Amino acid sequence: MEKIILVTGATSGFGKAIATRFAKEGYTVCITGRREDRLAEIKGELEQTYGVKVIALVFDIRERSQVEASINDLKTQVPHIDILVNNAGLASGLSTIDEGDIDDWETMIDTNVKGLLYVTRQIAPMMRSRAAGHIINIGSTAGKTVYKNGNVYCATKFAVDALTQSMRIDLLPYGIKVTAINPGMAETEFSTVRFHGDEERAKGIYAGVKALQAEDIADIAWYCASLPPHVCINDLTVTCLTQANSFYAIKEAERVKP
Ligand code: NDP
Ligand code: 8X3
Repeated sequence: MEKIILVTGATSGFGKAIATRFAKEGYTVCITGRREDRLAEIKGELEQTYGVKVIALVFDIRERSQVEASINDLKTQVPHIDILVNNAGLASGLSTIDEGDIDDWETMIDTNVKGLLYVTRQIAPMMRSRAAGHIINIGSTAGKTVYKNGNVYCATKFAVDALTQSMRIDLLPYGIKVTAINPGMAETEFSTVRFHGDEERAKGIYAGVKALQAEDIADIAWYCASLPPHVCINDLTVTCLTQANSFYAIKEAERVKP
């Protein structure tokens, strides 16, 4: 039977890598994002390289009506969804609570929490009706331990953690797996977005470290999804070798070499 995955936020970073990994495994891949040109490019690449079907959905995940319309359209194109990866998200700004930009806060809450809920509310009933499926939520080490200036971003990822646990309970009777993958620092467009397009400042975050790469997270997502039917990874936290948690990390040069 055709295997189908829906990956939100697939125009870059983890989402693009996960879509690519599952295309390589023969999945029909549904990809989403706001950047239509990138979605078209990725669709072309994956279809040509792996010979799979790719469906691109352009919507802003913060807009409930857009999410509902796009997923209603998707339902006319695919018979079911095996895997939903709730990946679309961002950090916007890095300020103390007394100086934070309220627009940044709203963007993070609307994207990381409300957007994830809008998509899940559409897809979970599809999975329930087949009593099968797997939801993979991309959380963060920031959803496990807070760090200075992380305030609202951390709060959204703590919310993802709570929602992951809740979904697993609510969907338990239907045999639907729910997994959280919580990465630490990873080299994607994340920091450029966090610093509102300041690429130099973003580069500084990854200077002197071998951060996680998007493909690392894609491999982990594939591992979680390819386990036997009775096995569900509930919660997985992964960092690069030089990071212990949200706020404790060293540079590669500080590591004692064997
Ligand atoms: P990227 O910036 O590379 O990718 C983010 C993706 O989210 C893009 O495809 C973007 O698409 C999509 N997205 C953002 N806002 C919206 C929106 N309003 N509507 C639709 N899509 C949106 O970052 P990452 O790959 O690193 O981030 C992916 C997830 O991983 C996020 O949830 C992030 O919080 C989390 N994460 C990242 C870590 C890191 O250090 N990189 C570590 C831990 C977790 P588009 O702009 O085209 O809409
Ligand atoms: C992204 C990782 O440490 O920048 O979720 O918050 S961090």
